[in-house]
Amino acid sequence: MESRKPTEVVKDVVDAAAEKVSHLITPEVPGAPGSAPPTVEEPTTPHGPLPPKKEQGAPQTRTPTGAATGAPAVANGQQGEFLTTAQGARLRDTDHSLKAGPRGPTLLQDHHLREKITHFDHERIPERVVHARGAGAHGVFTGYGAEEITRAGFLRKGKETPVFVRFSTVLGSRGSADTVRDTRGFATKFYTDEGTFDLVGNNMPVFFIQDAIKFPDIIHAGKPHPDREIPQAQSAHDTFWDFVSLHTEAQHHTMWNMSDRGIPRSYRTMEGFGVHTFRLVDAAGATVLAKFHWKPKLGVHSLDWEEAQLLSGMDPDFHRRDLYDAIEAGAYPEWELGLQVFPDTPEETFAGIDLLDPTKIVPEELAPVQPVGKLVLNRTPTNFFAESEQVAFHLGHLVPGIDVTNDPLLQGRLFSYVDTQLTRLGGPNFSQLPINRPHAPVNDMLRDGFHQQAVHAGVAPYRPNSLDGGNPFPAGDAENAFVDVPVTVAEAPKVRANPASFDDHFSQARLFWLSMSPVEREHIVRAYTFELGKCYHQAIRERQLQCLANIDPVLCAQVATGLGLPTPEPTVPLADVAPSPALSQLGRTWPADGRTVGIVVDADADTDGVEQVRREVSAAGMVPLVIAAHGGTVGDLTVQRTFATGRSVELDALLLAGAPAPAPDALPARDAKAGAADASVVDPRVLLLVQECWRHAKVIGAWGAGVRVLELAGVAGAVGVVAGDSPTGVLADAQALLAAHRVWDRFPASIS
Ligand code: HDE
Repeated sequence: MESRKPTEVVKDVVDAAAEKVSHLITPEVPGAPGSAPPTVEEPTTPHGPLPPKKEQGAPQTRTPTGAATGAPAVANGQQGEFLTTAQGARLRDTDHSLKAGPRGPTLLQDHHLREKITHFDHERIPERVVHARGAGAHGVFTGYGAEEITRAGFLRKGKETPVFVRFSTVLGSRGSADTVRDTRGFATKFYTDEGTFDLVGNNMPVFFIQDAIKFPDIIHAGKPHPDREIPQAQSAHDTFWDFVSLHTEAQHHTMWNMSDRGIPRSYRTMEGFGVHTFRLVDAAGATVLAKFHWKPKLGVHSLDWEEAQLLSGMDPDFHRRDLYDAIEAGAYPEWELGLQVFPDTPEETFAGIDLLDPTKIVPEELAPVQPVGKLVLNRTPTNFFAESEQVAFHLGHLVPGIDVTNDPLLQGRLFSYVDTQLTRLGGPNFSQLPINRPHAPVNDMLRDGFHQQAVHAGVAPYRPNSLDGGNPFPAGDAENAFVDVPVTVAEAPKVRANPASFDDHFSQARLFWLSMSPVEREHIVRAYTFELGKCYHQAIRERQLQCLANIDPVLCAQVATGLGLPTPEPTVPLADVAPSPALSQLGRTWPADGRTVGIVVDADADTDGVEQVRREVSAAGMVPLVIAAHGGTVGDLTVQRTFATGRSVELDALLLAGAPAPAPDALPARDAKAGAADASVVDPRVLLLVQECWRHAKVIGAWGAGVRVLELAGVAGAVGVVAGDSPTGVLADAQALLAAHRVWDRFPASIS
């Protein structure tokens, strides 16, 4: 009999299962779990595991030492039709433990019970000490060509490299909400054929501290208080402000946190930054200093603070869901990788800015960001634990052409990221987990250890050797060996000290403030006032106000007013800095891919018009959500959200195709939202939708009877509210407004 590879058998099983259910796979909106709709009855005819959802990716199947196996990714998943033990023995029952008679006791010999419970008892691993809450996705990076700057092969023109990106918050635990005010992690693993390169960055270009030795201090201050373990996942508390107001080098990063950058609308609308300065080396050995930037195709865009707060309750998984839904809907998130490049001079400064100080940026107006490649995220994980949780990033995962600098923050990170995996992933072999396996041949001399998965051959894991024929051999330039750039280390006394240039803690916080548009400044004032208002101790508020006085008198006075405190005078001269318009999120237009458009319908709505709008919204790469009084269908339209399950915060724009009368469940007793407004004419939850969209400066449109809702809500004819007879005409106007992200001039700013 012809023998078949196990992978072929798996494929047959998967294909057969896929065929069986393919006619059923018609998800209306992204997010439906499972690759096939379930039947009402429990399925009983044995068949193999269902295929993954079409948008799901998984780590390429590689051996622990980096060789391609050719096996499909599902070969790493569960196999066969039948329930088995971990050793593959088929089982007939998993619902009853083995007992001495139906009334017990349970027998110690029940190996299946013990295996099942023991494994369950050990399902958890320690969460990351920082960045515990995160979500990852697979994608591809395509280089534009950067040979004149670096020899790194993945940046060569047209070169495609698989990547895995994990986004995260910093402070919260694994189960905390996505939309809290915090810095976001933006960590990218490039599986290059020259070894794995990890770019472990944030969505803010500066950091709280200049030296790694302070990292436990800032994190202890930001994490929940050690006595009551509150508050979770936020900086609005005394220990955080206690630390940053005393340790004033944190003030620049804090300003970014208090700006809209601290509450991104989506991972897809975040910039990313490598933060540190790196040293790049080309094929001839010439070096430059450089900073990495990720620029989102959709522009930088943030939540409104009230939206962020509502979302923490309504949908704590908002960013994760948004990322995965966008990929499922085909609105693939995209960024360009860019470099700011500086001459590699002995001073390591540019335009007077110390490039080793991670609390400083170099304004883009002084050093433009040069695009060197494009990142597209096009696959969601198949298994969150195996991918997002087990992925292990490390700043020291470098490739030839990219080297580190002496930035004292970076230097400490080079130690931390391997160290932390030893506890988190249970030993030194974390690089052999499927998501961490390199796509380049691995021939290290590391051996054994917990969870070793390689089967190393030979007898001589040492060098020099003759017993293994001398293998492995050192590579040279011709074989593309990693380049440790031979930078001269200055002769200097051993000290615990910073360079004098690190002493300026306020000038760039001021630069950021001065670069903001009036509405962004309002938001910054609001954030400081909120956060300091949540502190219990006046001394801490006063101390932080003093820091604000050293940044800008208007900012300080506005926050002081909100806190009911006097405005202090600056204790340092205010820096004379030129604003950097590139720091503002406003003033440009961007594609609306992946944006969510809610369409309210009622039984009288013109369903043909709504269907046309729905199709056009989808065709424009956005996600339409039909919202109605009840689930199921309205006319021919399938309903995705009801007035009870929908809320404005998941929408970017709201269109009204009807004026639904109060539905039977519009009772405050059944839906608290219904208590919010006069329910006499229109369902009060529809009025709440309109009012919230109004408050959050969102685009609102209406046609037909929908126009009456605008009138009842008191927003008809107002800025950013479009009405007309033609559904597609209204959509076109709404789309034009969406390009600016929000209706920014709805609420004129009080600060100029
Ligand atoms: Fe991290 N950081 N970090 N960090 N960091 C970790 O590594 C650390 C810093 C960043 O999605 C940990 O695997 C030290 C700056 C991201 O898995 C840990 C210092 C930047 C992620 C660690 C810093 C970052 C981490 C926790 C001060 C932006 C999440 C778990 C020198 C440039 C990666 C882990 C992921 C994770 C240490 C500062 C970004 C403990 C000691 C600056 C995006 O090793």
